[in-house]
Amino acid sequence: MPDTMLHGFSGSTYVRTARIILRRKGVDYDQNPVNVLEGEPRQPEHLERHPFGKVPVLDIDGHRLRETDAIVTYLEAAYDGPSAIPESAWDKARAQEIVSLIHGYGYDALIGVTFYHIKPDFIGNPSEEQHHETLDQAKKFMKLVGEIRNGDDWLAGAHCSMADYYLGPLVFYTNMTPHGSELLEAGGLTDWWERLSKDSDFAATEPDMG
Ligand SMILES: N[C@@H](CCC(=O)N[C@@H](CS)C(=O)NCC(=O)O)C(=O)O
Repeated sequence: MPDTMLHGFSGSTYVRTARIILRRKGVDYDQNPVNVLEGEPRQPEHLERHPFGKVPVLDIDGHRLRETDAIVTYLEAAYDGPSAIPESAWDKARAQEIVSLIHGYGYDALIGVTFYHIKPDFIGNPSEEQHHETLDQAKKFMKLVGEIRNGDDWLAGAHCSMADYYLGPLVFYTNMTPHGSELLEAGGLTDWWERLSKDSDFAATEPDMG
């Protein structure tokens, strides 16, 4: 029985990023599937773990870690296995740039587009006008990611990195909407998506959509 517990259900894009890194590092863990769609992160039990009601939270090696960046940083530093942090200064900075852009702008835009089509009530039934604004933000974000990638095979260089593992789970969902192709095309990212889809760690963590 592992002592390591990942709190958060597999449908969460940030939880998927954590699961990918745990898998790459060969860490054995249990998962407590705190379900965002059921409002469970906002229940007292989870608010004790993360007072801002977010998943993932990882209990590992006697520590409690909130926030995906902290989880990735710890796993990368503490465990052997392939690194998702690029080696060169430029690629490392580009990966971090994309992750920061996701936190600041990309996540809300891409999840907003997804929920509008798949579960609009969850985000307060936005108007068509609001949806178009969100879609514009999403396209602007994807275009910028494409510029940062600058023709490389992966988002930040020649190897798959954390940038790919943060964005991929979001694109998995936008691809379920009528805007999947246009969003990928906005960044010239269609070939990237095909490449990432074949990555074994990404593929193995695909959420079960029932
Ligand atoms: N800053 C957090 C964000 C995590 C996050 O937004 N998680 C979403 C699921 S993908 C969540 O917990 N949403 C619950 C809510 O907002 O009620 C991180 O990087 O880990």
